[in-house]
Formats: sequence, C-alpha cells, structure tokens
Amino acid sequence: SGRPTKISVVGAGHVGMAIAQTILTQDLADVLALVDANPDKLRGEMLDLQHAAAFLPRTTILSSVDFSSTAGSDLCIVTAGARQIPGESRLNLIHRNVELFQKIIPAVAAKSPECMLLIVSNPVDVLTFVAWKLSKFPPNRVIGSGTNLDSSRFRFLIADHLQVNAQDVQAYIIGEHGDSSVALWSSISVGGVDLLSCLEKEEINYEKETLEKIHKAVVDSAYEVINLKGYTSWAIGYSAASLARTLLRDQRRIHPVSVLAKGLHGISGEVFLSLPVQLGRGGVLGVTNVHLTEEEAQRLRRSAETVLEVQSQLEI
Ligand code: LAC
Repeated sequence: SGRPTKISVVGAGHVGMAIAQTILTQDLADVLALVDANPDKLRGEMLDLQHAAAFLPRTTILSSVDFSSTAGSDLCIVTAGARQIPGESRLNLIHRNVELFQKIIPAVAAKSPECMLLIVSNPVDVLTFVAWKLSKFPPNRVIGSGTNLDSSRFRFLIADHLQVNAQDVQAYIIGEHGDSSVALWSSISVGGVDLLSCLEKEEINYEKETLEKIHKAVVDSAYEVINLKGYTSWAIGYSAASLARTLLRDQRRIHPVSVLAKGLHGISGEVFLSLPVQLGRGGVLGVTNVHLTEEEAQRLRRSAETVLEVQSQLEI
C-alpha cells in the first residue's frame, strides 16, 4: 500500500517490551509507537530501542504517555494492566484491568478508527470482550492473543515427548486462556500423521490421564514461570509478534486466538474464546470448522460459561 505500516504497543512492561523488541527484530512495522503511564520508564525504553538502530531494520520509534503517538495505527497491541502474582488466577485481575481499559480503549479507537486491536492483557478473553464493546469496532477487528501461547506450550511438550520439531506438531488448545482451556487431542497431527492413531499403531499405551497430565502441564506452565521469575514475557512476546506478522503481512495463517464465539459449537452468549481462525489484513477472515468430539465441545461450552460468569459481574 506504500503507506508506512504502524504498530502501537500500549504498556511498556515486560510483555510490551518483549513484543516491541520482536517487532523490531522481525521488521514487522515501519513505525512503532509505545505508550505507558510511567514517563521515565517509557522514555528510557524508547531511547534504549532507538540506540539499537545500527543493528536493526530501520523503524521509527515514538512514544507518548497520552495516546497521541498511536494515531493512524494499523494494529494496536494492548498489554497494559495488573499481572498475576504467584498463584493468582488470571480471572482475578478483571476489576483492576477493566477500569484501565475504560481509559485506554476509547482513546486508542478514536486515534486509529480503522485499526485492528490485539488484546494481550489478562484475563484476555474477558478484556477482549470489553475492548470490543468499548471500541465499537466490528468483531473481526478485535482479537485476543488467547490460547495461541497455550497451543505453543502444548506443541512444545508433545514435540519434546516425541523428539520432533514443534513446528511439525499441529495441536490446538482452545477456549479460555486459563484454567478451563480445552486440549483438542482428537485433532493433533505430527508431520501430517494423526497422533492418537499413530500411538495406537505403535501400541504406545497412553492412558487418558497421561493426556490430562500433559494438558495440566500446559495450564500450570504459566504459573510455574511466574513463580520462578515473577512474570512471563518471552513466549507471549513471540506469540503476539507471530499474530502481528500474520495480521499485517496478510499471511492468512490459522491461529487459535480469542474471537467472538457466539453461535459456534453451541455457545449462545456474547463471549470471546480461542478457536482456530484464519487471520489476515482484515483481522479474522474466517473460523475453521475444527472437528470437536462431544466431550471437547462440552468442555468448550463449560469454558464459555466460566468466562461469561466473570463477564456478568462487569458494568461497562
Ligand atoms: C501466559 C500469560 C501471557 O500465559 O497469560 O504466559
């Protein structure tokens, strides 16, 4: 289009700066705008990134405590907000972060009325719903990073178990980016070979609880990292940057991300949950018709109820 591609990152904390750094190293934007409430931290991060100019593809880096630097963005990535303390569930952050979103989202939407919104702050499914309501954008332009990261963790664990490359493991976690997420065991393939049938053929004796254990390891992994280093940043940074690349380069790739799931798989409420969807320049291009077993569909509907329950406590 010739017009410079612009990404704004709202929130210059660990997650926001991991995403910003990956945007620069992967040359995903011509202009990168940073926003944060702390002026010194924000200016420090901007200068520190600008000083790497000689080693990076040329990117104009702006920053502002207000939202002026975000004007005319193609993609706005929102990472601002309180983060879990060790042992705290993501859903527990909701009241603090909704208040913040009531300031952030209308301002970002007013400055970039045509942008795509990528929500990363937790609880991401509820906050993506809140961003959809507050921005008044069509739902195809409001996406949550959701279980794109959980699915990468899942693929890593399976790949590590089988000693293959995680990029050759096609596996989805869907639903809430949280404790009620759903592992789609029935649709996992490794190098195009259906996993469960290949385990059967090898007579690898896998008990249901083995599968449950691997899924639980995925759910617990963020808690473990938070307990060890206080927060997660690199994996979510690469996850969000992979979504930014797909969206801005119109890659038409399929990612499990948080989208308006109303009407899908028997879900009736206005709720954002992760499902495998095709993404491109227009945001959500389509929802794949992934096959769910009856048990997987039931778990997905229970996950929807969990998120709707938290959402029902909000006044926005
Ligand atoms: C995690 C945070 C981003 O799962 O929720 O690491």
